[in-house]
Amino acid sequence: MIKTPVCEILGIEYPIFQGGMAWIADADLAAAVSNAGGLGIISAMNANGEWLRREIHKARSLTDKPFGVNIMLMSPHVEEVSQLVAEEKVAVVVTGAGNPSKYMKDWIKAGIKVIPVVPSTGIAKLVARNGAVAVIAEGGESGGHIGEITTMALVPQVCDAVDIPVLAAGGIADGRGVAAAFMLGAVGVQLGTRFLVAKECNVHQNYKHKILKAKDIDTMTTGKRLGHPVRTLKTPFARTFLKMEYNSEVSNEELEKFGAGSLYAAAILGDDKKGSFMSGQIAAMVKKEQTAAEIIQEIFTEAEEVIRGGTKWVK
Ligand code: TUI
Repeated sequence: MIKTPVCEILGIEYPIFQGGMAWIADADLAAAVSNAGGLGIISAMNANGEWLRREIHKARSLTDKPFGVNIMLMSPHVEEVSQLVAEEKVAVVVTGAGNPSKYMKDWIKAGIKVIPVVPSTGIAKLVARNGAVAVIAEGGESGGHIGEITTMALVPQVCDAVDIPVLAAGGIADGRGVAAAFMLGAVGVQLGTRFLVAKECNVHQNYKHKILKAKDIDTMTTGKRLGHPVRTLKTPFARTFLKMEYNSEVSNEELEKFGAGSLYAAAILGDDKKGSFMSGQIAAMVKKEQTAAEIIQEIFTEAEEVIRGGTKWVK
């Protein structure tokens, strides 16, 4: 059995979060992950506040275990959903794509445990000072919006920088990844891509197929020129986007316009001409659709074996 401070703080069985994938992570997936003993997370990015409130209520009807809401700080609905999570007193808020400090006081006052995703030690220290109960150090191997530093380099530096528990994200697909994250000092993990193919995940089937047939070198990074790099599968849309990024005659406005709605096109419509199929670098390690419970049990059975065998080379 693997038990860490993250399990105690949140009242969960396994120290694993499901990433709050925008347009993908809904009440069905979050409840399935929470029922399986991890922390399921609903993405507030899927739509407006009304949608989020419905999903929070739905998740409560599907599980009596704690679950979280992911707030993407670049979202046009950020003010509305920030207030809503405080009203609803959700157990956990995970933030991404920015500095959550200005919202944290209200969330903490509402009894919410705030766990920001951080791409650097600077942001980690800031949110720890502002009352975060833990941080998720997310490396550039992750899918979606990413920072500069790899998981291997970021996690130990964040662990040294703060006194609160650190979870690792980016490049983790199985028990070996969990064990490696623990060796770096993390006491929990967050996985997105592996949960994207969960049976309870309602993403378009084309998206799941693309993850399941991806090879190791099938992701690329778009959006660097716009200041928000995004890791995505190499699709016709992503290649065209990158060509436009390198073309100085294309303005940033044109580029933004070309990218608008691309995650919706992938996740909801399954359209590879217009869709950005965000994925982590471990897509090739994701080999089959499984239930959330099967995924979590498989990962932690393997992690335990790997950690127990960790002294193999110590003479
Ligand atoms: O947020 C994510 N991943 C995401 S959000 C998303 S939706 C999207 N769609 C289109 C374009 C862009 C995004 C898809 N994937 N991960 C967490 C994360 N947070 N990664 C990096 C950060 C981050 C970056 C800067 C956190 C804090 C931060 O602070 C900078 C500052 O000083 O404000």
